[in-house]
Amino acid sequence: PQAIYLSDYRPPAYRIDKTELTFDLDPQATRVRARLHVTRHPESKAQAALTLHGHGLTTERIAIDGQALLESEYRIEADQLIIDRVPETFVLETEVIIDPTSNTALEGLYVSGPMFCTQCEPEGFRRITWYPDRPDVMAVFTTTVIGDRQRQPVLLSNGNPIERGELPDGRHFVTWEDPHPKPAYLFALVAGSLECVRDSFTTMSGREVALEIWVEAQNLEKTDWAMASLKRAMTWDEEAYGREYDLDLFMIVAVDDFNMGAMENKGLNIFNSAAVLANPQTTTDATFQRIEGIVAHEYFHNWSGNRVTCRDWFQLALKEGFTVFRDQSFSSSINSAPVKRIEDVALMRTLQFAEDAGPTAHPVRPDHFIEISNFYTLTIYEKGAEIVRMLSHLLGEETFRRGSDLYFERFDGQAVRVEDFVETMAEVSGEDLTQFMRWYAQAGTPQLTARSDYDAEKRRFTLTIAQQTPPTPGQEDKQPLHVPVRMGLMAADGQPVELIINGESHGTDTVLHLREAEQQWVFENVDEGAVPSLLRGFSAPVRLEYPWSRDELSHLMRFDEDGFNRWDATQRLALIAIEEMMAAHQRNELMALDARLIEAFSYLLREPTDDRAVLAEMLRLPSEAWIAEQQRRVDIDAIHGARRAAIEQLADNLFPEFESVYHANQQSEAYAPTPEQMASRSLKNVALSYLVANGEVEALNMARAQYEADDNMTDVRAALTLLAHSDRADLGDPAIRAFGERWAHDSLVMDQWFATQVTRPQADALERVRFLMDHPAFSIKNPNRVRALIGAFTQQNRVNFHRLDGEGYRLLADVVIELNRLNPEIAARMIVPLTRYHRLDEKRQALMRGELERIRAENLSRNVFEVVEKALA
Ligand code: BAL
Ligand code: ZN
Repeated sequence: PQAIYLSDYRPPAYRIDKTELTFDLDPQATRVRARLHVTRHPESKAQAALTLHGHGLTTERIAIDGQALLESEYRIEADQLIIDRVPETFVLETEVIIDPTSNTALEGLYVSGPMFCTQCEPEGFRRITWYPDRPDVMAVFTTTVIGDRQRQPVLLSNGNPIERGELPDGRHFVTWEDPHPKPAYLFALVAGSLECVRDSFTTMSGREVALEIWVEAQNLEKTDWAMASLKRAMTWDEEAYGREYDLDLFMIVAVDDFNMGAMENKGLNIFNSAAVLANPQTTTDATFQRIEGIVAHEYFHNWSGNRVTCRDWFQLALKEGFTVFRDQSFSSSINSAPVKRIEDVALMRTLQFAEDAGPTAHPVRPDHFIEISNFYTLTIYEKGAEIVRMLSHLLGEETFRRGSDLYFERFDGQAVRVEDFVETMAEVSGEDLTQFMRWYAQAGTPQLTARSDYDAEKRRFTLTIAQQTPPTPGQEDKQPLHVPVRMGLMAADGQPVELIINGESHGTDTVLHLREAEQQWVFENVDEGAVPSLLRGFSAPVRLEYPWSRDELSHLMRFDEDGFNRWDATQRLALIAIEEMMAAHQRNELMALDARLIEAFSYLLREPTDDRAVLAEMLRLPSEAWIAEQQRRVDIDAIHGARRAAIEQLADNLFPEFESVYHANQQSEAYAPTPEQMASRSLKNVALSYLVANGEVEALNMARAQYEADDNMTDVRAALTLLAHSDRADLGDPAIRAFGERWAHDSLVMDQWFATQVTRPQADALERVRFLMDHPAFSIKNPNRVRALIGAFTQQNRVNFHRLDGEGYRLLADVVIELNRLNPEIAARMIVPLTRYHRLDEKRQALMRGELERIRAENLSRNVFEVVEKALA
């Protein structure tokens, strides 16, 4: 496979003004007729060939202006249809046959359970018909869908239905028209036996929009939350960005087999059922919040992605980074804002930093790829969102909003580049963002190293910050970035210090603009003992080192004005203690937890707090993944052992405190996914996890009682996990058995059942994975099942995945080899843990490389080939 380069981009030679499609649905042989109204771009040469993309199509007819082409008049080579001689303006007709049933890649048109559905981003449309499948070709689509009246009573596509009728042989049709020009990746079709929940929304200009959520009948009771989330998102986008919906109808469809979370097709969002269906009995708080965020994300794409789209796939972060930033802002306006930030940053600092430091590291705007599906990454999405967040902080909210208004207005209906977005922001603000653009071009996580110096005589506090971005594959030398460092100083008495630089006051919280490799700031009039609070709110996606003492971290944990940094100080304090215990583990010595961490937790548990959601996060020790991210050499067993011992010792020392937090946060009112209730449940269940870690039978009985009370899935799942992860098989096994029997009919709950079992820390976890792969509820063809069983094991059960006998690696390689044949996109995602071997011990490195070599010997898809080659480079 060949790489594609951004520098090779050429504008399309032909424009498509109108695309007319007719689908005659059949599970094995769907006939697709296309009529494309084509016009040569004025700048293109008269002899320019017409090139269309297609994959796996059986071509029955190609005609220009009604005249069928002879075989000598076109070529089909390497998934392209090339017609050398075409008029300046013409209608191209094609007729192809495709087989949705054998489409296990789940790209293009495929069958999921009782329905037909599509996924066209990024390059699935070429599996449907011959087309210039590139985002800079935007056309108005009219789509006629013909299906069996019994089996496919519902026939959906983008836009508005304009005609419907009966046909011979028990068939019927619906014609849809989408008036907004769009690239092919936003095309959608759904057909099947579906039920609908309806609602409506009145836009800010007073237009009535019909809202419909289409699901299989048994899921009708799980649609309320998505509908409520959608309406909240529509209101928020009007208020926060002035963006109004632009069609008379907005539809969401839930589909069981789906590679992504959801897809923003114009007017017809298609959702993975896991990202839309919810009710209190089957869904945890975390999933309620995730669904709210994804429904909003897809809706927000209507402007950031659909009305203004990407010129080419290198610009993917243009729509994804901006839209993630928008959905993050929406979620934090509804839920605890600091907790939302903590969750997003935790994801960045563990998984995105790991990606940035690994063999598949790439810039937020890559300059080449082999398979674009491999670039739907945390770097594009999450780091892309961090860049937009930095811009919004640099410009200030008001100016940023003026910038986004101008961006939407100026580029409406166009396919544009990252530069168009950033230059619009530069224009409205007058800021020079030239250096800032490097954030899009340089891969790797910048390392900030800060130090301070205090001059008692002059009462001056000097802060020095140096920056350096490490080399990444293909990028040896990095330039300094423009890094906004939000900060403050906390005085010894816990009060914020007024920040005076060059005689000018900056209040108690300011943003330092780090632009050089090293820079210094002098704060005047500062008393001895002030502690710097740096990178507040994670104001830039960087690693930060500063030599805080444990006392200083405790001070920040108690007093920092910034909720996020209070959490971060606690994490750093815990990390120091755990690292000490890891060293003891390596020396085979007793692991004793630092008393100062116990004291800090004791303070947190006793101190009244008004943000229980943040407190719950502060009480969670750093994840194994984050601890691993801080190590030069990763010792899997020491990390797991030390973290586990720290939890047990906190539990031993603070049992009564955890117990009273547990009881104080019990709920009497009926379950509701409100921020207040979620905070209580979160805090209560963290406390319960410590109580159970203490090993007292009393605590396990509390977990069992919570499980048996069966009040809501959040509490049930938390209790089930504690029981199933305990050494007490007499408690865990019956609970697992009962849960599996009760929920056998609900695949989304069974996914939770799979994940709970295979994340057990006990040594039998891998055998459970193999055993459960034969369970009737498991199917390797369904991405949700694969993620729940294989993904949970390989990504969340580090100690067992990295077993020293290499069985964890062998299992993943076996799965990847099978998925490579069935669903390359999912295969390339699942393989990732196997590529992260560089900082492990030599034995594990050799085992992991061995499995990668075994995969390399297969006949590989482009997706898996690209990842394996990078991993073994
Ligand atoms: N565009 C792919 C799915 C999403 O990011 O919304
Ligand atoms: Zn998106």
